[in-house]
Amino acid sequence: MAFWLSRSRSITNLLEKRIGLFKILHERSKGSLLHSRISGEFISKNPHEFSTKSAAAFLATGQRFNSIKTGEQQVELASSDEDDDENQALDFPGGRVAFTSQMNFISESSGKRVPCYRVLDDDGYPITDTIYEQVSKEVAVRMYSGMVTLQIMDTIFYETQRQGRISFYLTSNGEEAINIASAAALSPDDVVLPQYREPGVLLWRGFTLQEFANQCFGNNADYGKGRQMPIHYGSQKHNYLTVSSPIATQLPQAAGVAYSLKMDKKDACAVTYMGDGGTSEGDFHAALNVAAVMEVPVIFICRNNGWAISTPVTEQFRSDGVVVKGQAYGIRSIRVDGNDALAVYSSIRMARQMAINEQRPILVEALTYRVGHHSTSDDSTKYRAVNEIEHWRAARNPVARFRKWAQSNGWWSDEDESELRSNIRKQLLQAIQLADKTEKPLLANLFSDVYEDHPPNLQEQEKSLRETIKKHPQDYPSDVPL
Ligand SMILES: Cc1ncc(C[n+]2csc(CCOP(=O)(O)OP(=O)(O)O)c2C)c(N)n1
Ligand SMILES: [Mg+2]
Repeated sequence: MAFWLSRSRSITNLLEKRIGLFKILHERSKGSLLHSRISGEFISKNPHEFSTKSAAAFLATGQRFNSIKTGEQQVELASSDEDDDENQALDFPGGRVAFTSQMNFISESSGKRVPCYRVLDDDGYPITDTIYEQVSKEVAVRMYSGMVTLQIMDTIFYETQRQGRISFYLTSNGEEAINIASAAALSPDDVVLPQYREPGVLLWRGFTLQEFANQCFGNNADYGKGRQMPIHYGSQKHNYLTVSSPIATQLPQAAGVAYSLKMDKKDACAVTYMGDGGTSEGDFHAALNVAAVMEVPVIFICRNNGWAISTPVTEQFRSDGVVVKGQAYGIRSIRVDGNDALAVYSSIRMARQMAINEQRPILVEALTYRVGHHSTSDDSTKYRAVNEIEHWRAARNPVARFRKWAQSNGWWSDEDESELRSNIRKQLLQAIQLADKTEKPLLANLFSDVYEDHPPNLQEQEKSLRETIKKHPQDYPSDVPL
């Protein structure tokens, strides 16, 4: 601590001397980073680290701030390194850069992996001294019920696909905590742009089992008019943009949504989800960069579940996962245990406050595991060990962990469990029966809603499709009214 305090003072003096930055920061917020470090609340050897404690103090002011020009701050702070020649610096856009006589390449790795924030241990006991957001009994029971509902949906819809009644399905097994706990930490006004393994967010917002079933069956009551594959849910009422198959397209869109929220001075942020595979797309990098530069309120939540279909993360990147990529773009970031609902809840709550109050993007990397196959079109035992799957299913199960915690608080019992499971099962089976019986949308819907008047090429396609169906009726579903 002594080391840190003395070093902070010399950095502060340097800043005061050079650009008066300390004064600006000090006046801007009583709880600002630098202030809390100097007052000794926050102890770290890394001058750029940001603790939840200092964040909480910062957020308590509840203000909106203009750009704090993080880039300039960091460049100035870096110039105090012993090897640097303080009198020799390059004035460069973004801040002064110190010269050095040392030919040092920045290491490709910090040598130590970024640690993972958690609240509960694997047995559901809170870890001593962990800082987290308290959850009331009512919210905890709702969160647990949501996770169980998601499990039941996954089991029954998966079976429904196996019976040939729907064409496709994709489970969230193992990722129930990220789904439900992140949703619980948001406000309904926050705009969600999902990848596809986040139906729990929509469930939390009140999308009914009937609405899920209608989409999977692509019937007349499906908001997408049966045009999309199952699991491509979306609901304007719930501020949840429709899932789109090409991965990562939602990420730059989220930066754009966040920019519009910023322009309208809304008390809301955009929240977008992606898998580890999504971060290998160019769209991920474009999105992070534009979000950082435009200083927009968006939370990027990466579900790092170890696999992008059959590609393991070790074949996707050489960096320490995804979290470290945030800093490269100037984005505050955290790594959390995605199988710990309380850690996910707390970090997303904090991320949301920082995103909105400071008008900045935040990156959250949640470590988890895809316990199920990628989808009904995949058999994951062909490319990964069964005991690896079993380990995550049994020892690191996020639903069981949260239940142990709720039960130890006296908020949940075995009777509650069986009552909930049988109720949800019954409701879902009824919803599926009704969705199955509901008529399919008219074939003409395939061509509507893009142009007000059909252009000639669409008219031609529709005519050709109708002729083909007439010629080969056995190859087309008989329940789609022509
Ligand atoms: C642009 C694009 N490329 C490839 C695909 C095929 N694809 C579908 S899902 C997927 C893997 C995505 O993995 P990840 O983002 O980690 O999500 P997870 O399935 O693990 O939740 C791929 C490659 C696609 N849908 N879109
Ligand atoms: Mg993945």
